[in-house]
Amino acid sequence: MTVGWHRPTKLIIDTQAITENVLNEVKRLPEETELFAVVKANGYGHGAVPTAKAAIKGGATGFCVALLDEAIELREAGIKGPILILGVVDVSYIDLLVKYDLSVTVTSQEWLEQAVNQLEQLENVQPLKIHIKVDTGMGRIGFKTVHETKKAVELVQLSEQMIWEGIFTHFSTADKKDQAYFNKQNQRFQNVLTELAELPRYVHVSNSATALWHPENAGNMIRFGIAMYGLNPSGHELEASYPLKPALSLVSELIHVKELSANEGIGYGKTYTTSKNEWIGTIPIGYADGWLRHLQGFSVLVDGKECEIVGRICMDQCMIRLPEQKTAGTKVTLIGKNGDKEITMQDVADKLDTIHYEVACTFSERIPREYR
Ligand code: PMH
Repeated sequence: MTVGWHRPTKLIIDTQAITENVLNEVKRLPEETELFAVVKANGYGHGAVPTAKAAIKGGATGFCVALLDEAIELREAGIKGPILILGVVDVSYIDLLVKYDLSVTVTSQEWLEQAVNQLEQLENVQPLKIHIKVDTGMGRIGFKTVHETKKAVELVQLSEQMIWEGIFTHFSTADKKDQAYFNKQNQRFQNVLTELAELPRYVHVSNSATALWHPENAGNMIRFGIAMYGLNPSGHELEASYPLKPALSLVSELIHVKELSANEGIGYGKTYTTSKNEWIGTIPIGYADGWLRHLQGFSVLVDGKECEIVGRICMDQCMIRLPEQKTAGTKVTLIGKNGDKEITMQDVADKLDTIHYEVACTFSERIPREYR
């Protein structure tokens, strides 16, 4: 997609905040426990490579992504250290996994059997690094039973072309007050571990929520995602155990300002009509940028004041009601601080009836990311 470099709308990413969030978590971890930065989905919209570099400064020693392509992007940008692909990679891409020295999640015996065959056909290659995924109740991917898991481990250990690097699970309710289901999943994972004769280098269970609210469960590596970006994994339910610093702000400028008299319509469908003389400003951001139509009625900040988004949000532009005349070029803050006020990603998520993870991932590539 074409990036709008010549438009004042931009995402500003505070890489120092990412570094600090990682550092604050690393300080809490037991000595032997490593932090892998989760930078899938373009670093939750923040930019995968700059996030990875900022995380390294804070003490991250490895990375997690969802796709093979995301892992290759990191390697091609010169990122060293382990990269674990959390999703299922088609077995036909084993040559790429080995070539780029990537660690892969394994969730089925068939995959392993096919992988053994494929690896036999490749000559003089490094062994493939395997993380066995156990589905303890997320219901997404992974081996379901102790028996299946043991069989998979045996096969990996038998193969000279595979290294058993990790075993892990993923909790679905670590961000909730009610811990019953978390405890059930945890118990299931512990049951698997006790059945295994030995353990691999990495035993990992923690997303951000687990790291924050169940630190006793750290294993020897954590997969740290949303909290690294400064966002509370639990939304409003649980308070973070230490301050998280949001890394992302979204800014633009007024590109057009006018005074309308009463009874003038704004936007497609004329869903807003001025009730008196009103100053209306236009901002160059719209739903094609991920600034979604449901944000109609939400506010943005201009000179420290909240201004309502009036009328439907268009593809590339939206209109706001200003408290007074402003000049074109005045700064507009859509997410972040402006004067004494702040709009958070959580506020946007609340308005959209979703989670901030989704808001962060929805900003399109059209908005340039500026790193500070
Ligand atoms: N590990 C796995 C397997 C994940 O899927 C995720 C996030 C993380 C770690 C990091 O979680 P955190 O950002 O809460 O720290 N995965 C997703 C997902 O699939 N949908 O939302 C978050």
